[in-house]
Amino acid sequence: MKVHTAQRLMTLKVVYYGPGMSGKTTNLRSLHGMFGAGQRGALVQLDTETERTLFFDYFPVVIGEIRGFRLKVDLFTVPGQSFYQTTRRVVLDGADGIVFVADSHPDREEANLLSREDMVAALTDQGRDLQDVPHVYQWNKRDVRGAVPTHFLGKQLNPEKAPAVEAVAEQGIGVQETHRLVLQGVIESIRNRSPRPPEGPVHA
Ligand SMILES: Nc1nc2c(ncn2[C@@H]2O[C@H](COP(=O)(O)OP(=O)(O)OP(=O)(O)O)[C@@H](O)[C@H]2O)c(=O)[nH]1
Ligand SMILES: [Mg+2]
Repeated sequence: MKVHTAQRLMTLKVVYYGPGMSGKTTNLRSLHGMFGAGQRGALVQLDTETERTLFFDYFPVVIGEIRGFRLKVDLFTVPGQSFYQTTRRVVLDGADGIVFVADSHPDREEANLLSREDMVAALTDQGRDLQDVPHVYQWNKRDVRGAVPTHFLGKQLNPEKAPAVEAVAEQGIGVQETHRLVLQGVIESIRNRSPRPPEGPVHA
């Protein structure tokens, strides 16, 4: 979280993490389309010719006000392909909230697990613990044949019982709910942390 007192602006960082092809970029694209033009900045996509994320995707959005401070959220995705580990760590650094986009396809169980391990290791290296970072799980691709039941996904990936949302990001299903839940977690944690908690509703 960055507070720019002179501009009365507060900036939060939310990172979409997860294995390659789980639908992180799809989430960001879909979400971008859901905000008004005056509310959002341009969507930056740094990808390869085959649309695999190379560095990250990014867009900023102003979601409301807390105590007279405009609240801006910087949304990022990481590149899921395993060899981009260094980039993932750079993007994850300083995240106020994380969305873990898991792939429900049965062939991706191991990829989900490895990606979560990679995320936990990255946080550990940054001196953080997943328990202390507001995060939500998105069980994406619920439309695929033989989708792994959500209670299995929960057991494997979410022993801490963080909030979880079912999604079909390609159809925009669950995208906004995921975003809302992670922000709720981030804002709650800020309220709990600050000595004089911000009051009043956030107008999302
Ligand atoms: N069936 C199905 N396909 C999806 C869904 N969401 C995304 N996809 C498809 O999955 C593929 C990968 O989606 P991306 O959003 O590019 O995945 P990513 O997680 O950004 O992948 P990396 O950038 O490589 O980490 C694309 O062909 C999407 O259209 C979904 O809910 N259901
Ligand atoms: Mg991507």
